[in-house]
Amino acid sequence: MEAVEWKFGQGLRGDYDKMGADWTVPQIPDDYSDADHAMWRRLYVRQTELVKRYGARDYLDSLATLDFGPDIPRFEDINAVLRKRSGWEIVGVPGFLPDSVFFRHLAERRFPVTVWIRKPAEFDYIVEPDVFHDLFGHVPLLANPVFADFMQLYGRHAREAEPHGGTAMLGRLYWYSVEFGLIRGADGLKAYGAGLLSSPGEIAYALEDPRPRRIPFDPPRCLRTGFKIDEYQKTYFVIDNYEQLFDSFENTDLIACFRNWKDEEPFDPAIEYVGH
Ligand code: HBI
Ligand code: FE
Repeated sequence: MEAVEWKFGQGLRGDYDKMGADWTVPQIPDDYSDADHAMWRRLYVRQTELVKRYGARDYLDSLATLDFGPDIPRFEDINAVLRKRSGWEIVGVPGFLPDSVFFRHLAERRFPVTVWIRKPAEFDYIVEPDVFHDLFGHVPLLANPVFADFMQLYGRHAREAEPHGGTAMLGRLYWYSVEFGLIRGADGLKAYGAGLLSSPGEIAYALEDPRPRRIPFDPPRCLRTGFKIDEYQKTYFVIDNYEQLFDSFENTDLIACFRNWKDEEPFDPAIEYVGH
C-alpha cells in the first residue's frame, strides 16, 4: 500500500486494507455497536439544536429531507434520496484520503464518507472526519443542486491544479468555503460550512464572537490564506448565495494564481491584508 502524506499526521486510523481501487469500503451497519449508535444520537441531538439557530436555510431544508434517525444512517438510504435530489451519491471510505483520490470522487459526483464514528473521548473534538462530520456536516448541502454542482466543479479543478502546484491553495479555498463558509441570507448571517455545522463550539463563535474577521468571499484571498486545523478561524469568508462559489472558477485565473503564489508563504488569517 503506497505511503501517503497525512495532513493530520494521525496516520491510518480506519481499516485501510480492505479498500477497492478507488479507496472505498462498504458500510456494514451490523458492525456498529450500541455504543456507536449512542454516540451518533448524542452528537445528533446536540448539533440539531445548534444548527436550528445557526445553520443556513438550504442546509436545514435538506437536513429535514434526509431525515437522519437516531441510529447511524445507512448509506444506501441516504443515496436513495441524494441521487434523486442532485445525482450525487456517498461512498464509504476508511477515513482521510490522499488528495488525488478525494478529488476524483468529487469530480465524479461521489462524496467519500468515513464509515467509523468517534469515541466518547472525542465527543467535543475530533481531528479527522468521522461519519458524523461527513453525514451531518457535508451531505445535506449535496442535496442542493447549485452547491452540488460547485462541489463537482471543485473536484475537476482540483485535479487539474495538481500538476500546477495548486493543491494546497485549493485546499485553503475548500477550507474557507466548504468547511468554514458563512452565508448572508434573508435570515441573516448563517453557517453553511461542514466544519461549522458539525462543531459544537465553533458554529456559535463563527457567528457571534466579536474577535474573528468576517469578510466577503474572495477566491484569490482564500487561495492565499493559511489556516490551522485545530484552531477556530481568525477569518471567515461570507457569500450571499451558492452561485457565488462558482466565482472561484469562473472569474479567477487559477493557473496564474498557482504560478504566482505557489511558493509564497500563506497569509496569516489573523492579519488584515490590503489587496490580494
Ligand atoms: N479525505 N475522507 C476525506 N475527507 C476529506 O474531507 C478530505 C479527504 N482528503 C483530502 C481532503 N479532504 C482535502 O484535500 C480537502 O480538504 C481539500
Ligand atoms: Fe470535512
